[in-house]
Amino acid sequence: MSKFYITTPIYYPSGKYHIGTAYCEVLTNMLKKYHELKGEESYMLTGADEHGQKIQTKAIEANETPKEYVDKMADMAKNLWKQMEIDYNQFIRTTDDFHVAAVQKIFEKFLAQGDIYKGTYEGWYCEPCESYFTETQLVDGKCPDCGREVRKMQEEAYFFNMKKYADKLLEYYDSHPDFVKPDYRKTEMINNFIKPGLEDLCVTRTSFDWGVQVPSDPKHVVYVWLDALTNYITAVGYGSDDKEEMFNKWWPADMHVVGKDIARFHLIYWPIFLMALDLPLPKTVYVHNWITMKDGKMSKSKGNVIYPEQLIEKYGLDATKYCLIKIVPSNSDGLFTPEQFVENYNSDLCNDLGNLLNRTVAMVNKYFGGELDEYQGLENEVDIALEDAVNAAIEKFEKDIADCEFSNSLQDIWELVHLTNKYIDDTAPWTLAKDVEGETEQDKAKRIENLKSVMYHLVATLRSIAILIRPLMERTSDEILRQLGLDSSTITWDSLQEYKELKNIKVVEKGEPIFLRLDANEEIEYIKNLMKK
Ligand code: ME8
Repeated sequence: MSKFYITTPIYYPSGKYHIGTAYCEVLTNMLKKYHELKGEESYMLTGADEHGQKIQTKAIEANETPKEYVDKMADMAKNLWKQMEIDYNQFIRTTDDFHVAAVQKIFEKFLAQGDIYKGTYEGWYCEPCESYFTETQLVDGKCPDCGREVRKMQEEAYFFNMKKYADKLLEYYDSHPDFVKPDYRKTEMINNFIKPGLEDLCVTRTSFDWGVQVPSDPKHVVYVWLDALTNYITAVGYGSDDKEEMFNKWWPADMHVVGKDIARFHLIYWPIFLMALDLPLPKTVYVHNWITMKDGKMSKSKGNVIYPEQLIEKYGLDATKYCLIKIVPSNSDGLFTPEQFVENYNSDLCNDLGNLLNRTVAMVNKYFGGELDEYQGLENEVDIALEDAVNAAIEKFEKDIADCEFSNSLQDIWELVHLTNKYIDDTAPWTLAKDVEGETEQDKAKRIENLKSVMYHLVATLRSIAILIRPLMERTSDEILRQLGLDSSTITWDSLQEYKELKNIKVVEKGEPIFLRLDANEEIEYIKNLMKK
């Protein structure tokens, strides 16, 4: 059985998670479920990056110890992921004992083999990003990653000799075209960071103590990125004596999903750390774009933040997930607007998909008492065209997932939804159901067979759609299958091929709408008000 190991970033527990954080989690979980449906053994890792000055400061502000603070935040994160039905396999915390011990071993190993050396650091420090920058890296004198103020700092520190590995990294990029997706992120790394000369990375701090202590020099704590990035290996057993088998099973990861803000850490420092550990590199690092608002990045001070719970409570889990994945393209940031959210809900979910199911269930009831025996094998032109459209949609969907075009992969499914609605208009079942004056018994039988074939094709296509949306919208998939009278527990990706094998279909007597139409103006106002809270 092949395996699929996928990770999210471990988020800072510095506040409530907004829809941007939720986006990354939903996307990663969608990919995990997709691989699972394909019969692969999957493992999804998520977690919290709990050390560092920023967290220490947050705890002080909350009048708590750092440990109390991060415990509370870890519970909050787990509750949110539970509410969002994210079925991760492990939630790692950088304060976990096994992780701390492994980071200490890794640090001492690097020190012993000469990859880490002691020096003095002077540079421009961005506290929120916990990163030092050189003068030339600053943008208008501010942090190049987040645009905030930086200040000059100096301290005794340990450094990782990145320069030593720069050529090896470039060679790796060259010989592993799937390592970075999308490709343009690789070009950015080469042009912005590697070609101008890779700086050695400062890997310890003495200015605060909330972190992993360096065993051989205890006044230093390991700087967050060495601590954080290694979570991907320590989680699956690296550095734990009794977990060698687990580590060999899961590592290398098949995919790290990260936002563009942390591309540099995952595309340069992380592969170099792994090279220094003599470990294989992850197969793919997928760098996603951001969800942004009309006035730029989401931030509390701008009053433009939306939290996932707010959307879920009002519009449901699946609609929220759908809208998040749909709005972020692979080549630019995705703009969240209340107008677009309501439009996606009403048009894609309620009109296109919801009505297709409703019409189908109603017609199978009306014309055949809710029952269809089996595929008739009528090779009508329109039926063949629909079968071809299903196959084309599956093929396009799989290609888009493989190419990390996730928003497009939803469009592939909705193209099929549109074509299926059009198939109803083209075949006009209400006409096929009507007796024709003077028709022979033979003609009548043929007409009814035609009608049955149309109904069969609608049920079978809706079933395919339910499977295609399943990795992202499991509840909706279940509900579609339930209304069609099909068993969702036996669904696998391969069952997409059973288009003509459905037998003894019995749809529910009365289909319920799966998405209720929203009053656009009212809901746009509602979402606008959420942002102001
Ligand atoms: O960087 N749109 O944690 P973090 C889309 N602890 N995604 C967004 C987003 C937005 N507006 N805002 C955040 C850290 N994200 C480190 C990671 S990993 C070894 C250590 C997502 O809490 C996106 O995936 O700042 C981004 O990379 C991540 O949250 C950053 O989370």
